[in-house]
Amino acid sequence: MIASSKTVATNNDFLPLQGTDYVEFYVGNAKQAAHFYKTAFGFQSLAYAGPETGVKDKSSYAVRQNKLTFVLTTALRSGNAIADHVYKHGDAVKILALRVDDATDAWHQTTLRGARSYMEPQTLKDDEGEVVLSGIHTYGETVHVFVERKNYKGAFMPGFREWKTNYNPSSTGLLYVDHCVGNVGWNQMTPWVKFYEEVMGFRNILSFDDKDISTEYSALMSKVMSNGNGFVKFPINEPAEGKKKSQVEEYLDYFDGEGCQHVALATNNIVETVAELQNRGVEFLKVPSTYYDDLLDRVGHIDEDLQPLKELGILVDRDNEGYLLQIFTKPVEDRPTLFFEIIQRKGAQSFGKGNFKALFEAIEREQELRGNL
Ligand code: TYF
Ligand code: FE
Repeated sequence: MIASSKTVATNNDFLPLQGTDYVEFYVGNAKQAAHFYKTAFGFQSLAYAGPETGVKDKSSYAVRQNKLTFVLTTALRSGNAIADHVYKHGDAVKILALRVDDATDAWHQTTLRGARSYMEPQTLKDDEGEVVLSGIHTYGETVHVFVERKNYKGAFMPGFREWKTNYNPSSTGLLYVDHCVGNVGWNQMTPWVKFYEEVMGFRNILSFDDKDISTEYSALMSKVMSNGNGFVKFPINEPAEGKKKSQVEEYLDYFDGEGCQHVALATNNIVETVAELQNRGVEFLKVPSTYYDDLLDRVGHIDEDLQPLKELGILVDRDNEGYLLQIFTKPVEDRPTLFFEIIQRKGAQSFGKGNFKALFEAIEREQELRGNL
């Protein structure tokens, strides 16, 4: 028994992942949410499913930018899982969908190791080909859907039709999902780390405890889980005791449970991407300008000019492999829950630990404005 559970925990080949296939949000108004992600973030219309395509109880809009696909889904009536999810959590990430070679095997491998099934393997077909889906539950009401795209030629997947429109705002240069962070409850980080290790074959590649990242007030602990090839990374945060209320606790209160806290979106040119996002009204957290006074002393030479980084509020951190540039939006809804990170990696595979103090102090200033510190 011991030997076999050890094999399960260390073998990371049983769930090969090609990367993030899509992120699906359950929202109060999918038509407007899709407009927001197009207008503000530079996504393009991709596909639509709803009453006009034979789906009776919901509408979904798929939007795409490079390798990044978001699906905005809303309920058309009350009294169903989507409406209940939005009532409880507000607009929220529901599905972190992962691309696999074999969705049936992914479901068997993970449920065998203790995952709770969300969706048994099912094959969706239309004239454009086949997609096999299956799914398991993770933290809170969030789920992972495994997506196997045989040789599917359609816009997104069976059930959707191509969404053509004349309104197509240009890209902001966002490329793909770098990582998705989950906020879990008190003492729940370790069980969820164990879940990703044992059920999904992930490894814990980095850990931050409350000593690393407690500011004067709030605190949290975080462990970064990565799949074997590093294409899928899920940091898990839990609140820690500090002088005042942890930002993770604020999230849990307003979200009414565990859920996805931020999705980090990669770019090849963070200065251009962030300038464009700001022009389109996306709001970012600001660090004091003194952050930039000793930046180059801390991180050494960087390719970028300091002035635009300072004007835009972009943060920089270095590790032994290189450096990274990152910035965080304010929450993208009225509840202080989901936000986005924009990240450009130049060698560094870490998460910006050198920025935690400045970042968390910026988050705390917002918490204070909300009266939640
Ligand atoms: O994903 C990360 O680990 C970094 C840092 O509440 C971070 O983006 C960690 C916790 C948090 C905000 C950012
Ligand atoms: Fe992050």
